[in-house]
Amino acid sequence: MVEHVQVTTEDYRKRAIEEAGYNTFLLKSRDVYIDLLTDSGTSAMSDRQWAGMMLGDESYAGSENFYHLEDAVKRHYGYPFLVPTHQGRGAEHILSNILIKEGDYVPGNMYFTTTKLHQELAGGQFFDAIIDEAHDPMNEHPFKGNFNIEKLDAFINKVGADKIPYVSMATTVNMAGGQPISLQNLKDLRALTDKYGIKIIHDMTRVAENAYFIQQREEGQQNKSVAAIVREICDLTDGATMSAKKDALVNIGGFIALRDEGIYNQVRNMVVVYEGLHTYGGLAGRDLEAMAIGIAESLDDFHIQARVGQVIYLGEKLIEYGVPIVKPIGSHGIFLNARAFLPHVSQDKFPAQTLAAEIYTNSGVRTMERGVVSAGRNKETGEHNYPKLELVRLTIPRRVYTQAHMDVVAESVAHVYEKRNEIKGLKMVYEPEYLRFFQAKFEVL
Ligand code: P70
Repeated sequence: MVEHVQVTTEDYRKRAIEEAGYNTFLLKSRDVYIDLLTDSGTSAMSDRQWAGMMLGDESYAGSENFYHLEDAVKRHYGYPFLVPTHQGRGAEHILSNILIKEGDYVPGNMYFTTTKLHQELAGGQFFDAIIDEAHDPMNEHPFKGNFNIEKLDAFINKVGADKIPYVSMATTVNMAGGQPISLQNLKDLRALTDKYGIKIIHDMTRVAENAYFIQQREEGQQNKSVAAIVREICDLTDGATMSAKKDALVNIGGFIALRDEGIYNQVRNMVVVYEGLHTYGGLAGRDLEAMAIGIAESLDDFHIQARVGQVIYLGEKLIEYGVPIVKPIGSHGIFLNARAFLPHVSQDKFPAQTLAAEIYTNSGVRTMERGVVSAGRNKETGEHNYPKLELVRLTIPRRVYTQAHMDVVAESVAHVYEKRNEIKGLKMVYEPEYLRFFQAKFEVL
């Protein structure tokens, strides 16, 4: 399938981004030339997935496609109990409400926006237990998604294991730049949590990409397939939430997967309140079928090598141009280091937001802010949270773009880099209460 893409002028884009309040989420997709906003739901489905869509069994209950999906999750990920949800945050909402009590803490390997919000709405507080290297864009640690096991141990001792319903473990860590956790670190985390009887809940949104990095970088893992490593990761955890819009190559879908039948029964009960019956969870039968097929395709070594390889291709081009990016290169996109790119724009002037708007104006390439706007405000003080990482994400959809598109993107970013000294910051003029980055509006200073 191909799609007509509009070519726009720089003047046109200047108006478009101004009308969008300098927020790339508020642009119309028709005004975008190359869309690197997200890899979520933007991947191209395969011939087999489209064929599967034609086999949608749209019965209200017990659809054939549900059983295919359940089988795929059991076979490839090893979780025996499955409840579909409309997407990742639907899964996070339900599982957080069931597992977290008021006053609990949820440690994790860095926060993710929706995950943390659902933990907080359920009465919990997030605790960042990732290694310090993850907060340094220049540090080339191969597994920046790792937990600091000593720090986590000390935290458990401080607040008490009974206040920690689970540790939230993400593969890969999105906000750190698509960085993986190593198998060894996950085994150490399992040993620690077992000591205290704490569960590990796996945000498995990009687990195949994480497994690929383990295969490439971790000692002794070279001869295993990505599928085998994915299974090993899942086997070390108690349950999972999944946004199937990423790794699993579908435009919409997600799920909760569990080992504990008691929790499963609670999830099954709650899903009917918010998503739909437990055999469809807000999705059509055809969506469940595409997801079942996409899961299997996502684990193919050649697929994942080509996918991550394309991201690395773009990253290396940008490094050649001297553009400051997060290293090592992550799995789902390139993260520009906006602090180093625009050192003259202080963080309260939203450097990453500014840079995303500039790149759009330059070439029609749409990217996403991952800095102070995404980090929101401190619940107690009402001040902005100022994260160490002030990044712009160039996210690569799977199976959509060619290396020639990557060349255009690199040239555009390099061009903006050349004229970086002329770029000024932004001020926020509209701020919504939840997940403000999606809808906030800005003006040029
Ligand atoms: C992105 C998307 C979604 C996501 C994720 C991880 C590690 C859960 C989810 C939620 C979409 C997005 C979401 C919030 C802010 C910006 C963009 N990530 N865990 O582009 O899944 O979107 O299906 O509800 O990356 O990174 P879902």
